[in-house]
Parts: sequence; structure tokens; C-alpha cells
Amino acid sequence: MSIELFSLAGRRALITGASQGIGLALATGLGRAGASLVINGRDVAKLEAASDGLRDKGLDVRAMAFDVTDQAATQAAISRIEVEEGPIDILVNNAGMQRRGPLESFAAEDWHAILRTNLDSVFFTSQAVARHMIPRGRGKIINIASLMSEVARYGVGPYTASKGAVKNLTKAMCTDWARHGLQVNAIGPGYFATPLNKALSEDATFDQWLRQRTPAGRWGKVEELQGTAIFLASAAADFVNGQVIYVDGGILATI
Ligand code: GCO
Ligand code: CA
Repeated sequence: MSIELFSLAGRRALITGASQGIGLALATGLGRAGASLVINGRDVAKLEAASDGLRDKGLDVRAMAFDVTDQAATQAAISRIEVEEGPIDILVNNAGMQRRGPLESFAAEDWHAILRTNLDSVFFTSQAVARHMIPRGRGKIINIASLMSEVARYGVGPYTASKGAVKNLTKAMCTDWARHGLQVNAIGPGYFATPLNKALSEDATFDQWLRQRTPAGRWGKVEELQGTAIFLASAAADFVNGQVIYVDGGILATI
């Protein structure tokens, strides 16, 4: 089997929420596999810094700041990318946020913020990109789910609900769009030391719990998500559809 199967040469990938953390790691991995990159974020300064870092690695990258929770802005940005850069072959819906607190006191505006960022954005961005992919008869959409697509943890109910929805939206997109030659899958990260989890990784009690609860006995490194993203973005996964691949050190496999 040729390694070409995993090559992304000649392909363009759009990654949302790519200024830092998992999104930036995924952009780096897809770029190293040969993809031209368009990275998205809301904060222009952070996005430019991330672009510079990727360019320093010799990668082809365009920064495109837009708010993925704003459907009109997202549709306009996707059209601009398709005209100015070329076809989007791979979409990684990574933008996401976390707010923690028990459900009985969780504010509605926080609930809506999480659902907008973690779920609405996946629908808005995927719909806008799919409208260009469908006439081409091909495209790869990779949603970033979570181990919280399967299980809950105290105090992250709204996030858990949003990531459970991302899992089933992945299956729904597969069902509607596989006939058009699109493959839609998800990656479910376990615990990774990223800015989203700073409060956790710096908490000695949580850190000890996590290491004992995870069969691998450690936090994941964001680079360890790159191989799964390259696989799902490549021809090697042309008949993989509607799946969630968990990259979690075994945490979901064990009680
Ligand atoms: C938490 C964490 C988790 C993980 C994420 C992993 O508070 O438990 O934020 O939600 O970071 O789900 O994919
Ligand atoms: Ca370019």
C-alpha cells in the first residue's frame, strides 16, 4: 500500500478555531501532510501569530477571521475562500468553548453561548462548505467531538449536551451528504492539556484523578490528534462515514 494514500497534496483544508490548542495542532498536521491551509479564528492578532508560526514551518497558510456563530458572516467567508484561494476540500469544525458549573445554577446566556459556539457553528460552517462540495462530488468534513459525546462529568452539562449533539449531527451529515461523495466523521479527544483545560491541568487534584482514570496514565499531547485527522482527511478514509474516532488514552474503554 502506497503512503500516497495518506497524502493531502493538492488539497485545501479550512480549520476553525485554529489560533491555538487542538485547532492549531490539527492545522499543522494537515499542512505537514501536504494540504494548503486556511485557518480561522475570531481574534485577528492571535490568528496572525498562528499563521506566522505555520509559515515559519514552511506551510502554505491563509488566515481568515470570522465568527463561526454568525451564519451570514460564515457564508460570506466561505464564498471568499472559494473565490480567492480555491476549493475547500477538507473542513475541520474545531471551534469550541467550555464553561463549567452545575446545571441548577447555570445561566441561560452561558448555555446559549456554548450551544452557539460548539453546535450552531458546525451546522453553519458545514452547510456553507457542503454547498460547494456537493457539486464537486467530493469533500471531507471532520467535526471535533469529545469524550463528552459519550459520557458526562460533574459541572460540564451544557458542554456535554453540545458534544453529544455534534456526534449525532456527524451521523446526520453522513446520511444526507454521503450520496454526494462527501465523507463526514468526527474525532473525540480525551483529556489534552490545552488553553481550554488550563484550569484543570493546573489543578493538582484533577491532574491526579485524570492520570488514575486514564489507562494511559497521562494527558494527551495535541500532536497525538494529527494522525487521526490526516487519516480522516485522506483517500485512506474514502469509505469511512459517520464515525467518531476517540483519541483518549483508553479512558472511554474502562470504568
Ligand atoms: C472538562 C473538560 C472536558 C474536555 C473535553 C475533551 O471540563 O471535563 O473541558 O470537557 O476538555 O471534553 O474533549
Ligand atoms: Ca494561498
